Amino acid sequence: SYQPVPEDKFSFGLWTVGWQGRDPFGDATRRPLDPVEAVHRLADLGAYGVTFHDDDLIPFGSGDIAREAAVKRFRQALDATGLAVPMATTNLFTHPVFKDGAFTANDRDVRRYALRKTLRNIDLAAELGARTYVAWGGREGAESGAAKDVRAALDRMKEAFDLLGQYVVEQGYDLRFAIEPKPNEPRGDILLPTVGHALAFIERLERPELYGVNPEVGHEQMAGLNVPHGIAQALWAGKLFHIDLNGQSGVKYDQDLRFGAGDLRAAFWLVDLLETAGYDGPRHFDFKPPRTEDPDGVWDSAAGCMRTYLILKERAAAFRADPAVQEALRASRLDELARPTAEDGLAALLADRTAYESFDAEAAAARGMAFERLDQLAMDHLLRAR
Ligand code: 3MF
Ligand code: MG
Ligand code: MG
Ligand code: MG
Repeated sequence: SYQPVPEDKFSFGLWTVGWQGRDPFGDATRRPLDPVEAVHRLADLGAYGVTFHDDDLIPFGSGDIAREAAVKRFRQALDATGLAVPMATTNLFTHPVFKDGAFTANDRDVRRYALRKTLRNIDLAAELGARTYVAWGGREGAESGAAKDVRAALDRMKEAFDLLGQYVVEQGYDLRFAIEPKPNEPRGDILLPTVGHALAFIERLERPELYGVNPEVGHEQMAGLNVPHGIAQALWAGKLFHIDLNGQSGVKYDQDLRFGAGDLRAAFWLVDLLETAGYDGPRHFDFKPPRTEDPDGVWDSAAGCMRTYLILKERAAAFRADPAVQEALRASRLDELARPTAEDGLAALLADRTAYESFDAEAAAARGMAFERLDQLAMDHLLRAR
């Protein structure tokens, strides 16, 4: 029946269903959405969690009294619905003060302000029980060459993340960071543009175990990359701390379509991967209901994200369970890929004349891989033709 339940671990950002449809060419097409209403509507749809930027919940510049009131109302809605807050994040991109970035802004006072704004929201995240703190480098980047010394900026980025890590450890918070890569938009180029860049950066931090990635489907596709491959490498590294699911049609602006819209085949392989690789974190949707939609359309769009995920989960499971697929996987020698290349050791490899001296390269080259048959079986399952 594809009816989502909290056990499915679907979560949504307040900024997704709350997006008013403002884009670079047009004004808002929808009224603001009260976070309390968002919590109730998401719970009604079967979601498990809600996430937020500090400014989604507490408008920028609010005083302490307004801040406390906003948090109190939100907390009451969470208690009433049972919705969790698995993740929170900081808005370091909307206010003009962040026009040249936050942790890597050339202006030192802006960098110090960005850190304080983040630390303040980390306290709230911990208070609400979040286990993941996402950091998207919204405006950490440049439009021109001399404007940013990238090596110095990476030093400042490392400094910022090391300080945030120190804070979490000193406070005893059970919170890990997930860095969200994106290649461009709103800056011409953004630092840590892909999952691979972020993974390499993390290894240079003082406490690498505290940091992982929050890849977004569309962000990797904006760089022309294969999303399931990037996610698989993050899983392989033990670094898939969180994920932003949405849809994107090729290399263009950040579309943030409903999950499954755009590249459906990538979505199928992604769900197959998440459901078979032991990922147990939230299935978080970071999408934008198109500005053509009225409030009913917004909730249809949110429900569609979850419904498509559940359909793809069923289709991927049917694919894996099909004996014809299992046979096709063997014909394509996936079992052989899972076997070590030289479990007999280097000396045995060097002594093995069949590995080189008498190896028949022509015969090996003539063997077909049978991938087309395998992929058509996947297509048949995806399209429910089997
Ligand atoms: C921008 C994004 C962001 C991040 C968010 C952290 C506004 O393209 O994807 O959404 O996801 O800032 O979760
Ligand atoms: Mg996006
Ligand atoms: Mg995005
Ligand atoms: Mg995102």
